[in-house]
Amino acid sequence: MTMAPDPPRSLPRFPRDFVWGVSTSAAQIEGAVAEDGRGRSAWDAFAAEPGRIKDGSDPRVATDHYHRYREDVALLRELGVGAYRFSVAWPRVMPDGSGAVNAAGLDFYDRLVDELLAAGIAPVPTLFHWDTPQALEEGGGWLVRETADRFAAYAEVVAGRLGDRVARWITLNEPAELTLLGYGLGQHAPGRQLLFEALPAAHHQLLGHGLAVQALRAQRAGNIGIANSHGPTWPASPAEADTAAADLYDLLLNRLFAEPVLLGRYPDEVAGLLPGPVAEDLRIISEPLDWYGINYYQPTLVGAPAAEGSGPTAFGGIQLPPELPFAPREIEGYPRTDFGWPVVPEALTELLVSFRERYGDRLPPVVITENGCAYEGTGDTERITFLDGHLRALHAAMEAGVEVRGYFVWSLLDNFEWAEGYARRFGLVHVDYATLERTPKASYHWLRDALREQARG
Ligand code: IFM
Repeated sequence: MTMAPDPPRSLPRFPRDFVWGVSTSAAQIEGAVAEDGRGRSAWDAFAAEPGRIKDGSDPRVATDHYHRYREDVALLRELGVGAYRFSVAWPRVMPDGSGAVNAAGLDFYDRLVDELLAAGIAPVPTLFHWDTPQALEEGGGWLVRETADRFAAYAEVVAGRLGDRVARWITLNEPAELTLLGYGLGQHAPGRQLLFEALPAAHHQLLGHGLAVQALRAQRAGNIGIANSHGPTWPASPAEADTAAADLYDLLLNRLFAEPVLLGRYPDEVAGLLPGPVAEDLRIISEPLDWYGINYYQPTLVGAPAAEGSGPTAFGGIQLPPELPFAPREIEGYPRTDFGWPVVPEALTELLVSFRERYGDRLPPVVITENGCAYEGTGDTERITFLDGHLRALHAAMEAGVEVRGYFVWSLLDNFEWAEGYARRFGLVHVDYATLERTPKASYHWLRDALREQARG
């Protein structure tokens, strides 16, 4: 058991207008997958395949947020956050991914937005958090260019309905993970194992992002960002084979998704591998953003792959095929979450400072759109230690000159953690999956007190 850190009073002071929030996503909390005209998502289809989800579960009920959103907004209000990041389920709004709009689906988000505003909480919708409509997935999903156009058309519909009340938007969540885990390694929906042939999925998501930015702005919706996952990559040793492998991993996780958006170009190493009129697309992808969202969880230690014939390696619960030209290694000397992820708050400072150094003035103000950890139990002192450490690390980056405007904890509730099922608990609020009862954890009370203290100024 970890010792609880100092009380929140001792946290450094953040700016008065700093945005404090928590994050969730539709597929992970809503449930009600077949209600009110919602279409099927790629995750519904994937979870229905035997053996895909480790605990044999699926997202059909999840936390039943679709029916309990009022209770969840009350929890947010009591927590004292100023903003709530949720995602809109594309198949709830457009059951087939294009064409007919499902009015009942849009109505749900309309009610949620009104409930949030009545509680004094700013709604921050993410337009896409991995739940591709299955009808589009069957046509190739993000491997095909048309999906980007369809995403933009859907973005326009959502902005048309919610834009009068939503003051901050996110296009995509973590296109890196969907590319790598969903299309590259097959550990997430849609379960494709294309390795480097998955790169078109990255390009089409980024194109969809740029087109959605344009569609939102055409609807007069502003204050737009993306939520990209990033983390420092550390070479396993100074040997050239290890530094080259770490550079490649850094390219795939960080540069491949940051550079097109921030600099309007792909890293040279992949430039020739992407489909379509890439130069033209990059002008769309690099539409200037109002802010840049970073999801941070952990650094990664990377070395050269093990000797030939050594078989697949397991990393963070994921089986990696031996033909990958890099091999993540366990980081020693740090505490670990229940997921096995190392807890390294100072790597958040390192990441933010390195982004500022890499991208200079091309980096707009940053918002941490996700940060959190998986631990069991409601007396979760480890989560308090995690949050305390990461908030100090964030503050250190701000003191070093990085402009950071907000911080969102992942997650409000325990929820459906993708291929892990319900076994990993990231919530500030415990969910009993038998009764769906919500119980705020020690970390929820800690954060509430910390936010009150910040508000006292
Ligand atoms: O649960 C996920 C979320 O959907 C995306 N970012 C990482 C979280 C924890 O794995």
